[in-house]
Amino acid sequence: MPDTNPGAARPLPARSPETGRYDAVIVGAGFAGMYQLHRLRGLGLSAIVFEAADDVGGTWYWNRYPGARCDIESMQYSYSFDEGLQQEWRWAERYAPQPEILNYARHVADRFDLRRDIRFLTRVGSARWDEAEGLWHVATDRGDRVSARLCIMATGCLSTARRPDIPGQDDFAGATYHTGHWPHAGVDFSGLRVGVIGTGSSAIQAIPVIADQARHLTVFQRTPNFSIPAHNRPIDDDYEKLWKSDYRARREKARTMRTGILYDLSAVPALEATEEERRREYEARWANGGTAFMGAYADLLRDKAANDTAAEFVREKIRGIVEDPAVAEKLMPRDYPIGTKRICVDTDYYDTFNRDNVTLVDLRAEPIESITPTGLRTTAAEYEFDALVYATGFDAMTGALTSVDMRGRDGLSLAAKWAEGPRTYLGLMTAGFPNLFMITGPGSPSVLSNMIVSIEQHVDWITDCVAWMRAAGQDRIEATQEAEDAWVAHNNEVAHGTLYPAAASWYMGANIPGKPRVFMPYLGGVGVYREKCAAIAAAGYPGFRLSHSPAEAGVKAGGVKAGAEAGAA
Ligand code: FAD
Ligand code: N01
Repeated sequence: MPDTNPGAARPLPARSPETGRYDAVIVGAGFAGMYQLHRLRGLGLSAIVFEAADDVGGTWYWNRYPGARCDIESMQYSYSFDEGLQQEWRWAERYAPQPEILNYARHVADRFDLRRDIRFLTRVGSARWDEAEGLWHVATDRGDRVSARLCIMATGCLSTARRPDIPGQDDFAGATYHTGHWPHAGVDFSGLRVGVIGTGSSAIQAIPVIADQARHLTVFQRTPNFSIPAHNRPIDDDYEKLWKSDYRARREKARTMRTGILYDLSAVPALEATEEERRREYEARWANGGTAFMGAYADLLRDKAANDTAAEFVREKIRGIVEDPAVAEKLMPRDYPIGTKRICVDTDYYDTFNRDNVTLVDLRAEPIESITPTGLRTTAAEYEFDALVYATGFDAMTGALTSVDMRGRDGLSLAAKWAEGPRTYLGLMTAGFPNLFMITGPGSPSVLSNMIVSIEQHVDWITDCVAWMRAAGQDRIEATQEAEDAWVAHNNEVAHGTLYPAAASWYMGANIPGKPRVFMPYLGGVGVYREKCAAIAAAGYPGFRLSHSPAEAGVKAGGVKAGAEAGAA
């Protein structure tokens, strides 16, 4: 992507290539990679982390666009693994803005002394399993060639920013940006005419802030989105105290919830309530704000008639907020059930279309023909602007994994294996790739949850598994084909019992031309999934094949610390 990779714009600090042998290579230093490093150290294992950016934080390092913030309350969108950490960190706002979350990630890196094992500005290009040695050989773009028993992909579900192929896109004479690759120094749009392509979560957060700054903003919308107001506000001391007085118990409860978020999920079907009761309920949730709106009734994501009641409520809100009825009509989603694309959470999104300096272009009515040197041409008109923002999303869930040349047993390529869609057992491992773990991989609840809850659960499971293997004198683990097939079938069955597949969403791979349409995250719920994973661990890992490398059996059974192994490499 020829735009603004903030990290790559800086000079690379000199360092010698790594050539050692470790117990684990971890790819990525977002919340997943950081916590995994911390846990493996706790086992006395040696691990090295490679990270493409020049700092920790992952999502919160890259997505610096104006208005970027979390949509899960800050008191919940944070690590729970360390009581001291969660007690001492103070969130300023109900939904933390990106700089605050990035500061938090940096604080965690410093507090747990993580940076010394992270090699920044380093992209992993390939990872190859050697069956005879029982090792992964990992190569980076900085010349590193390391080997390790375990390769742990903490590469993120939403880390491969995607710019669609639009004719003429390299002809544009002004500056171009992608929300997922925003420049460190920020961008001043004052006095400029700006075009934004896309109206997903990123755009919905950025548009009101850009509109405030720019001389004129043109929003190019292909599919409207449902958005609920955030009602963001400072966190007051009493609220913080309430949480911190029993943080552990609240976190424990959140882990059992469908989404890993502690909020009021109704058990009542929508159509069992009267119209008046439903209105009251939706109004209360709209007034409270955030994704909890979708918890109003138990069957909103299962029953189309139930879903229609919530969708129509939001459409009415749009009608009430947006003054021009024609613009309001364009902003109303009609061709997919509410919640089946990730629901958005905004501050003043719909109001922004009442501004004189904002134009909405409906790309369904007038598709893009090409980007031009001065702007963009649709089938109906020519639009001019000085800067263009792609808010066009990600090659989600699989992009970061398949863009590494991953080779399992007998040279099997991960990209080839997943050509018809990702296949995993529990979203943690894939058959044919021994000792390769994925954190929040496809087939796990991941993007349908509070992701830090899901990350912690995966990291804890992987760490416990590695500890168990060590104690049992095993050093190889692999998902069996049968277990993987059964999990994929279960995943599909659960997904197709809901309304989710009715939307052309990135959950389905539908945002990438040619990507197989498979529902990628697991819809069984965080609590249920957690129980399944725990039961499998407790039963000695059925569905996984465990073995030991003959040459290493004596060493590993003796439980030699990996630091020694690394030193001997
Ligand atoms: P990431 O944070 O994506 O980190 C992965 C890291 O791996 C990146 O730093 C990347 O540079 C690195 N990497 C990838 N490939 C390679 C490679 N080959 N070599 C070296 N390094 C590599 N989730 C929520 O639950 N709540 C929210 O409110 C929320 N808000 C979000 C807002 C935005 C704008 C986006 C894009 C996502 C949001 N998410 C949210 C999802 C978010 O991605 C997760 O919550 C979480 O931050 C993911 O952490 P991670 O460590 O798994 O992945
Ligand atoms: O990406 P998206 P995102 N021509 O894929 C449009 C998380 N997140 O970066 O729907 C024209 O949702 C595309 O249109 P369509 C969250 O999980 C969270 O916004 O494909 N338009 C769509 O409108 C989220 O779901 C927060 O028709 C094109 C937009 O670009 C995920 O990240 C904030 C196009 C892409 O929307 C991704 O969000 C931000 C084309 N060729 C992100 N190609 C929080 O609030 C694509 N589009 C926590």
